[in-house]
Amino acid sequence: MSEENTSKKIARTNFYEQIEKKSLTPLWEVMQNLVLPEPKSPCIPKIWKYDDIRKDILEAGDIISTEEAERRVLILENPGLLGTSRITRSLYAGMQLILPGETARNHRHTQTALRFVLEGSSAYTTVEGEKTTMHRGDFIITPPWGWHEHGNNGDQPTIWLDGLDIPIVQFLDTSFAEHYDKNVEQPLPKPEGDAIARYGSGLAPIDNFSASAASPIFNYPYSTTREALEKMKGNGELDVCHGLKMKYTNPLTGDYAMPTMAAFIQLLPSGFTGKKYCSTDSTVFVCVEGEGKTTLGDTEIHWTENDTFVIPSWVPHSHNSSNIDAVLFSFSDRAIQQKCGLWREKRYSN
Ligand code: GTQ
Repeated sequence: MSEENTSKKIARTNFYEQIEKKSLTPLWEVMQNLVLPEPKSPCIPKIWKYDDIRKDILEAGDIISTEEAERRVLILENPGLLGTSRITRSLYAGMQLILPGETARNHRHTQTALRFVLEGSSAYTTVEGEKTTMHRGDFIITPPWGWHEHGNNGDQPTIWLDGLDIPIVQFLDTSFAEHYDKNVEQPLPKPEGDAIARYGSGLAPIDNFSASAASPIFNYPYSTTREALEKMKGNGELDVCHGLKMKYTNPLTGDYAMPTMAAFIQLLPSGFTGKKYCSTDSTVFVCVEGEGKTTLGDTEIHWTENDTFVIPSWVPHSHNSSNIDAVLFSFSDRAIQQKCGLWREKRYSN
């Protein structure tokens, strides 16, 4: 190093020490890590095979009760985000188990939750005074600050995937949570099915309704969703990257069903070979039906029913189904990205 450079370096080091005491730091030393030319997520592509983790989820039922745990959940933690309870930088995901006869007490929090049911048909969730039975493939939401509890009146365990915006709420320092009176179930002023009849039948109240942050429909039953996909399949063009992909919407606004998270369902017809694609929203996928693979460069993720996998932001990937139709559920933070004018996608020509 020249004499001039050495003295420059010493002067700078001294300067940094001087300003550090005043809680000041130089931008020029960190700028390239703060303002990236394109996304570079610490989130890593990863699959959790249901066959592999199911026994661990059930074993959690032997070692802890819902009274002790409040929610008996195994968090799907991204290996690139160890110790953070995150599946992507902005999202949390976990596998929740509720055994016959159990309840998971009523509480509410500012975090928005979604449930995607993987197994069992005898559990219920109660959201803001209405109960709904959980069936495989149902997409269920809990709005921010909505009271909710779960239970299982049947004789089979029920397992679902939870998706929450916990890291977003953490980042914004806006977490509030409280319990309902201990061990008292919430009152049920509304009969089961009221929300879907009132808001999900092509009807809406003519007045006295307030469009809140989340959809007033809180269970989007898979039977309805699947029938719609089957009807649409073969009518009109398939997207070359996504096959037939639809979003779950709030019927009062046409927006996503939740304020922060977007959720999707897509059908890849048998033998579908999707084109390469990437988007800024790291996405969690669940295979609902069929099997196939998602290719990311040299990596192939092979998925079958109930497997959960994550594709990080801005990583090019393509989906392929096998010789049967495949259905994928997915969710991401696209809803909040789009509200902030941040969301981008890229389609590749090959
Ligand atoms: O079911 O209310 O996976 O509060 C994490 C936090 C589920 C729930 C989770 C929760 C819940």
